[in-house]
Amino acid sequence: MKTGIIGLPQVGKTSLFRILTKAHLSDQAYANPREAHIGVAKVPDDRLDRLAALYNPRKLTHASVEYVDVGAIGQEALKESAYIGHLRNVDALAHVVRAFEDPSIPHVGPVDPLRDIKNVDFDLMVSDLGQIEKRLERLEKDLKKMKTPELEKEFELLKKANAHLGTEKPLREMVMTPEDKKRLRGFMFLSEKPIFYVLNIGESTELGKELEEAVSKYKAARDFVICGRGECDVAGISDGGGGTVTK
Ligand SMILES: Nc1nc2c(ncn2[C@@H]2O[C@H](COP(=O)(O)OP(=O)(O)OP(=O)(O)O)[C@@H](O)[C@H]2O)c(=O)[nH]1
Ligand SMILES: [Mg+2]
Repeated sequence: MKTGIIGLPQVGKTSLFRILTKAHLSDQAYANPREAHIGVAKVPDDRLDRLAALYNPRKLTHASVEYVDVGAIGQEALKESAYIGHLRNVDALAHVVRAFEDPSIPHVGPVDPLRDIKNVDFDLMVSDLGQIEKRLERLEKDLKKMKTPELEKEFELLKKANAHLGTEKPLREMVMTPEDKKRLRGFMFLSEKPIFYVLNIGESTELGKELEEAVSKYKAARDFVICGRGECDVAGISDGGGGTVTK
């Protein structure tokens, strides 16, 4: 399982990556937003730890998740083949969204997590649209030379995906048969990947209050976790359950 950490410039992606993977990056790596970082995090599991305490095994293997800190996202970055290659290869996306106020860290306009979520989602969809258009052109030519049922099905499906994206909805929200899903698999579309949002609310002396506020404000925005600086005091909310998990 590989998760790509994405987000606008300077929102805390590399900070989150370091917390999750406990990676010791050199200052140079930290400073270079164009370089992807790859690391592995163990999934904490209380039951496993309790069993280990009981049986004291020689070897203990936790499940792990691989994280890729791909660098800041944007239309330009999405045109770079190395960047897009990293992104296409992940199974899920963690979108870090800036929710902390700090005048010394630049941000595009005022801090507005919902706007940023929308904009980055949009960038992912534009990238998919470009890929679809290219493939449709190619298919059109091929179909003129020779019609096969498989090519025709792919053509129809991509037309449908094209129209779906045209309504500004990500491909993960398109209703598809398992066969169609399979047909699209090779494209590794970005807006088809499962995504969750990491709200970076920064350090706070009133973390409890900030968490509560952020939860009530953004609950409607789908799945998200909340992250502070220094440690990942994370609240996990899924399926609108609203439970708080501290990792
Ligand atoms: N005040 C405050 N600053 C933060 C927080 N998280 C990160 N920063 C600072 O914001 C700056 C950017 O953090 P990074 O983790 O490098 O952000 P990034 O998204 O990886 O940035 P790029 O890779 O350049 O796009 C650094 O100076 C961090 O110290 C936070 O929660 N609060
Ligand atoms: Mg970074």
